[in-house]
Amino acid sequence: MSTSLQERVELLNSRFAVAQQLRFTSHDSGQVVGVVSTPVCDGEFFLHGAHVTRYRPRGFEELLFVSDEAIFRDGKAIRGGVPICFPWFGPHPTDPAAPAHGHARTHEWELTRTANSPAGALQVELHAVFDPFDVVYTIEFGSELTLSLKVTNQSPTPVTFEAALHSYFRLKDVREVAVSGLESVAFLDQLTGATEAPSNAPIRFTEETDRIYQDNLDVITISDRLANRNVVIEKRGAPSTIVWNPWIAKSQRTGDFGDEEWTQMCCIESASVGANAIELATGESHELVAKHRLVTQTP
Ligand code: TA6
Repeated sequence: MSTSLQERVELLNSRFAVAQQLRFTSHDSGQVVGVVSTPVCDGEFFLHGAHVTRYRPRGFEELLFVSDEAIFRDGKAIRGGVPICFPWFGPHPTDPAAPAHGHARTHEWELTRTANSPAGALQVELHAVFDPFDVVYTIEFGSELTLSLKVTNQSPTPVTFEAALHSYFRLKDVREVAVSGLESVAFLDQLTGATEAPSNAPIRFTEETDRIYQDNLDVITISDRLANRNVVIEKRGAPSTIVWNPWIAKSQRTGDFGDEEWTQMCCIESASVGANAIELATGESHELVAKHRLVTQTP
């Protein structure tokens, strides 16, 4: 470990470590990682991208998927976990040179607070400024994984942004999974550009799937039958939901994603995008919250 990295890790531990719950160390890539181990869960996050990469509640296997081929370096988003898409989603609306999904997921965020919540969960607060936005991201490692993105407009004029918590969930086999909670919601198929009628049935993955559902705040459940567990997602301030699996061809075209990894994951993203982009008046704030928990299917 380089001296400067060692000094950075030591300073973070002196200021923000939480006894028997959180310590900082260096990842092989030279990035700083927070390692969480509490009575109710284990977890991990990087200051790079304020990126949660692991969350495992006691009694369960890992919730999140991270590619074995993920690249950990400045300027590159980690493939998996929960990337933060902000202040736009997908390609930049006007600048083709701008990074897909915005700057937040490749930014080095500042750690500002670590503490236990009144309920005993470990709270980690990170801060960044993406002018004109001031952003506070709070990660709560408890019996649930709760993520909050609070965006404030610091400019003298109204501004609009998009945001998505692009959560990658680990699955036994995506082909044996059903996603409920969006049955009655029309969606934009990002692969065809067509708006499709509600499916009136749980989502099942049989091909590359890339859909934006709007105006939904219902609880979303991923039934992972082979893992005998459900992933339950509750949202606040996130009226959009993106559902994605790259399937075979896109996996083969994605350099930091294994050719066969598409079977082990899907993304259900809590978001405010497109028609549900958020406009903030001067000084106004918006909070996007996503809560994730695991439930055993057969008690
Ligand atoms: O959320 C779905 C999506 O927009 C897909 O179109 C796909 O591009 C995915 O995000 C991953 O994007 P990334 O820039 O991380 O490769």
